[in-house]
Amino acid sequence: MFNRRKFLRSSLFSSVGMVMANKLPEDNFPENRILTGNPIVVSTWGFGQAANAEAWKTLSAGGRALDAVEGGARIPEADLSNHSVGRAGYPDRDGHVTLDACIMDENSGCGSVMCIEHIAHPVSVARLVMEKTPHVVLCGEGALQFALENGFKKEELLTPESEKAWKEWLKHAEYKPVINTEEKSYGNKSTASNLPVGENNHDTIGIIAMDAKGDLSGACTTSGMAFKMHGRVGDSPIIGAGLFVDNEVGAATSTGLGEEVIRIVGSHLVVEYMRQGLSPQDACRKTLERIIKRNPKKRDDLQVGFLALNKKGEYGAFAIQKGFVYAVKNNQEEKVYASPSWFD
Ligand code: SD4
Repeated sequence: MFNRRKFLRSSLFSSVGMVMANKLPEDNFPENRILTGNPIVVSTWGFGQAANAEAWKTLSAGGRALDAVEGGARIPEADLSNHSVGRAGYPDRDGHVTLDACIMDENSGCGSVMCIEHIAHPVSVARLVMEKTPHVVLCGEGALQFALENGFKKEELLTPESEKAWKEWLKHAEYKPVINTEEKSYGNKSTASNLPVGENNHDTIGIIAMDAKGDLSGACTTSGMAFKMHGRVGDSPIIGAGLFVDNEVGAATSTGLGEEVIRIVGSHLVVEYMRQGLSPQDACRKTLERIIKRNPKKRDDLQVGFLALNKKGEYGAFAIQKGFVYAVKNNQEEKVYASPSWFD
């Protein structure tokens, strides 16, 4: 009998070609799952391109979105030229590199590490928290202990370059978040910061993907705000704030001033707006309204950007200030887009 399930599968096979079709499992497609058969990965900032390329190796081979986002997030974590994520991230005001990361899968499984030191790939520790413990979050010393017990190496993450930047910062020790611009994201010029030219005070990799099966996952990892207070945790490792995935609806992630994102549980709100029928871009925009309303006088120096992907494979972003960019990779395109923004 030709039922809807068979129809979905046969139309999927004809539209995406045999390479992808051969990789699809033969069973267990719930009726309510929208099968685009078209994997996609999106991530924050220009450096998201390299993360997407790594994630694509998994997605294009028919692999799981969870593996794709973890693999993708590990690229900027290891990139020594990136001072906002992982190794070589800028330290806190006391000189400690403390990292925040989380991960979430298609079953609402989630794991997070906060303020972890000496571990180069916090996103992978977050995944182990999700898979090997009954908990969601481990922080500080406990997170480090868990990582070491699970075979991670204890390493010095402060590079000479980051140490130099920190010592420069200490001369004035001005504790002030600085908004990111596209130019700074690409390392070309710096206009509004006392950081070395070409650097950001804060930006983060948030990466969300849908695999060929139609399942969503996401990851978010950061060294947080440069020269932050010791112990400060931003939105990035907080499920619902820096990242949220609902496999029936979509996924969202954030970058920017984490305190403002936490106050409105931003990524969860983006997903809820998509559940109500808004497009990913409109959901991001409407979520930012909440932050803007709270900050009528802080328009020039507040930056938050959201990036979202829905179950149909549609994506979109919105930021408060101009300058947020995001990277997209699927079967049709590999691009970096400038996000629309509330203010110019
Ligand atoms: C934070 N949102 O710690 C994170 C990282 C960041 O731009 O600053 N991103 O607040």
